[in-house]
Amino acid sequence: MADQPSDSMPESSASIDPSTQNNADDAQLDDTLSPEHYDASDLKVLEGLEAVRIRPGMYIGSTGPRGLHHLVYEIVDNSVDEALAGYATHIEVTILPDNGIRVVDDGRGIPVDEVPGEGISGVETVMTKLHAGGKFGGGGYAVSGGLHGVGISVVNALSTRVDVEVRRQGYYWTQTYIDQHPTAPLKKGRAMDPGESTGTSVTFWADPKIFETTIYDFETLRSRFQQMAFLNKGLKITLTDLRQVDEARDEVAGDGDNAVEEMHQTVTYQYKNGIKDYVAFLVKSRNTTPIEPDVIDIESEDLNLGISAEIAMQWTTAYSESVHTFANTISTTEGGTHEEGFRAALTSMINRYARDKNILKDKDDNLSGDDVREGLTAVISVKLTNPQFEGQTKTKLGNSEAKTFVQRVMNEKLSDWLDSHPTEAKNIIQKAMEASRARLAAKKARENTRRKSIFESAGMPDKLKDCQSNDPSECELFIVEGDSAGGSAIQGRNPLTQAILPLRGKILNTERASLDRMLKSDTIESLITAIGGGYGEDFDIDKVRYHKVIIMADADVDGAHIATLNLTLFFRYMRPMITAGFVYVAMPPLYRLKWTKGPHDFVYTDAERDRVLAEGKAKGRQLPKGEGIQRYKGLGEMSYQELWETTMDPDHRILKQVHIEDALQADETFSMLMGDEVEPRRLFIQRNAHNARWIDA
Ligand code: 0RA
Repeated sequence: MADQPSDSMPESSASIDPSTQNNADDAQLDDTLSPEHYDASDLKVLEGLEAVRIRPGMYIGSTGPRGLHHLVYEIVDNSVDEALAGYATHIEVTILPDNGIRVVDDGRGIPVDEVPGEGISGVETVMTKLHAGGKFGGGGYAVSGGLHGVGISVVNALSTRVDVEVRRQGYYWTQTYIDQHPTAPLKKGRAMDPGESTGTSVTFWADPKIFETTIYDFETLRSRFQQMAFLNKGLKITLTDLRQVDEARDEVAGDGDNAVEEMHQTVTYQYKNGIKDYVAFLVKSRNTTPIEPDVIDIESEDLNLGISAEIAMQWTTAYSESVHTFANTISTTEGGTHEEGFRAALTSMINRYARDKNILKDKDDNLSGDDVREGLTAVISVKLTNPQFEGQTKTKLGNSEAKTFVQRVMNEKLSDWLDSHPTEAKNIIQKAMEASRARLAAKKARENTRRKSIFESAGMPDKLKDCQSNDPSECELFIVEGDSAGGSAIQGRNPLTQAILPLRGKILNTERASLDRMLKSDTIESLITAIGGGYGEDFDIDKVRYHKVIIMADADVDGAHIATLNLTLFFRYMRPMITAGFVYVAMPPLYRLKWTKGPHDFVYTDAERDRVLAEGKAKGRQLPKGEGIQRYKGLGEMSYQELWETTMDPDHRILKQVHIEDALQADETFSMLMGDEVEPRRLFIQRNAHNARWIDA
């Protein structure tokens, strides 16, 4: 989920050395395989893969947890393309006990015959040539994800081993790659059983020399596959986790019952109504009440333009809008032309209808887009042959035809819906009119307070311990949970550039209120005042007083709650802070290893603890009996020196930059935590009790 940004890389260098974190050099070569590389492998081809190894970020975005998970999506996207082409129906993803990943589909299978002019099989072409995926053997209407569309060869480039098994032309075909090289030509094996389906199985092990971590996060994969199932109507995706539960994590579990089993389940997703089901799911998980009973569902395709659009939406009694857009199943978090088309059409259509029916009177102003979208949950999914991705994170759709197409589809189909649902239409419009009145009243109130603050001289919150510098680019604001940790942070900080804002903890537990109500709380008000850019539509990034806002919370469930709340707040009311890359989560250490001689080690994950312990013991170091490993239950347990050294000092700390998807996820989690349904909340707490580093993947 959150990788370190390159500009703050030095901050992560202190405690985790990615090159030694997961030493698997000796793990792969099994005796049955010839260590000699198969001669037919073309060295020129492998030079292409070498380029990927030199600059992995260019192909998969990063070498952090996001990049690692991207490898899985890269394979799955190929299987999804087989599904979209009408061949595959089921994709099964398995996390193997050693963090290998297996993806099995029942598509046509990767071609096994020699590719004319290449002298190698289709399988080998796909595995070793950049951009070869699906490009030969007939031009399909391949439109699924694949951030950069680089295919399986990139996965091979960044893995220590890949096993491919194809069921095709009546036989099983297998090939293994070790360090990118095939160990032998594609091998024809046993005959397929009668009635057995064709298909492909790819198993890979990500290279620990490339990735900061090679441990997958079940929740990250689960939620992405659920989303893919929503976005590809009818497609069945199964995810299974075969890993052992880390014993060390058990003790943190909340209510201890069947936590272990529940964490490592198999989940299967399949939605026959696609994004219509997605909207129903979002509305339910946000625990909001729909205004009209049915999810509005619009769908259209233009084969000449090579574009299709599906739109599903439902208004609820909630105050915030929740509009999710996708292009070729990639979440377009920065929006783009499809979203513009949707918004423009929706606003003008609702206004026109409201005037026609005289619900909106001559004297009334037009409803604004925000008014119309208040309480709206919508999913917009377009698929196009040649998507143009723009923006800071390449998640903004640029194709102008998407705007006009979505607009046209909305105009046709939404006006039909309004005409045939007059009662619902009236409710929707009345809700928008209320939103309009509330907005005007709030605006007036804001103008009053603004005028007041001019006289009262920019009053900073009492609790804020500000820094001395006035240069936002070097200023950091630590948002700290609880007064005791706040005290240590104030003592430990560098007062020149580091400001501390202690927040009363447990906001979520004690105050189960809507975010809109929370906005009125003192705590949140002090946060908004301290940051200085205002909030909502009036937010001004140029007025922000800190270019790093660092959420510092305990590495436990409560800490996860606090971080969730804060991220939600930024996501809904100060979103430009996230897109500008100004929001971070601090990573306090989980343990201290108190060696009898020499300096203590701070470690940040369970895996790191095991590694550092083993390395230390191998060097003959010893831990005192009994209390050699101190587990930090909270920031409050650290002295101010420790807090500085491990979590605040720019030379040693680990900061995770928050990306918009993290915030989106947090926003959904928040809605779920606020909801009345106990079961999802219990599951969340259970999962995250095991995985205190939940923000990390
Ligand atoms: C190249 C061409 C064809 C299919 C595939 C690749 C393919 C790749 C993957 C990766 C995972 N599952 C896959 N399934 C298929 C077209 C095959 C044809 O024309 O028969």
